[in-house]
Amino acid sequence: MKKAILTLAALVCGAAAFAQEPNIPRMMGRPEVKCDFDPYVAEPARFDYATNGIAYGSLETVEYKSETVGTVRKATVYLPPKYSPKKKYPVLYLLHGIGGDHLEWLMGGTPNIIMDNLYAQGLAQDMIIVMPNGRAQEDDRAIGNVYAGSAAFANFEFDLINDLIPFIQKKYNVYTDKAHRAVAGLSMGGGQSLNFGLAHMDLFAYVGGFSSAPNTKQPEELIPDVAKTKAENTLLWMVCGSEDGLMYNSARLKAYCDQKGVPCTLIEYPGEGHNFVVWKYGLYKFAQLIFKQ
Ligand code: FER
Repeated sequence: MKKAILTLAALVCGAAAFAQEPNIPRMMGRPEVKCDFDPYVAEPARFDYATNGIAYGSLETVEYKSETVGTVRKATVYLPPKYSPKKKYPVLYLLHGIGGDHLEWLMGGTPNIIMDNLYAQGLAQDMIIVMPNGRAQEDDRAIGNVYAGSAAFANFEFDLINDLIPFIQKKYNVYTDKAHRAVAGLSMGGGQSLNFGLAHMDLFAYVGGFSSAPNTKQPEELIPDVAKTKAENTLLWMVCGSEDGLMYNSARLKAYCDQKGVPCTLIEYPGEGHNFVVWKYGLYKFAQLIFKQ
């Protein structure tokens, strides 16, 4: 039995190899943008390995009616260890990349394991994590030419705000103010998080972009009113692999923020490209920073 559990854990941890995100080496990116990085502090060994004898969270799939898309859509939900419907929780919306769907984080990033380990050490606030399908179109499967669907990633802004968030707030006992809502994501989901999170600072106090993709708006569009962003955003946090050809999306925002005096973090993950090593690190660090104000 123990062996079966270990085999299963190894399979789940190894699932990163099957992630559907494209490999984007540095040469494929734009000319590099110079910026000052924040220090990389390594994640502990086995932070993403299942641990015996700790309390575990649970996972479920929810379905919600989307007026935006006109379909019933799925999302994966992580409930923290000792979840109680009598307790009120903050919510992190955690978004996937161009090759994925509502299961991508689960398969490649094992967020449940990362969070269970954080909770076992008392390092994160209790939170519900919602992992939606960020491709807001009728057929939202990650099949065929996934690049052709990037308009659907922009359309998800409306599905998220008008359909999913209200659904989650009806289904679960969650706080509904911005101080208890965060958005973060990998690649296309990182771009979405920056685009939506900074455009709707009344809804999201915490914004995370992990290896954000070319759907990321220009810094001047993301932060048109520097004083407003300084006053209303609590956390703007990014990470990207040093070998990732998409670094320029994060670096140009970091350079702009530094120039304008907007608090912003960008960590360069050493030696890694466009992959789940970086994205797991992103979740591990970001989850420890949110909902603590
Ligand atoms: C692109 C390169 C990469 C692009 C999107 C991506 C829309 C997304 C990658 C991912 O989500 O992993 O030119 O254009």
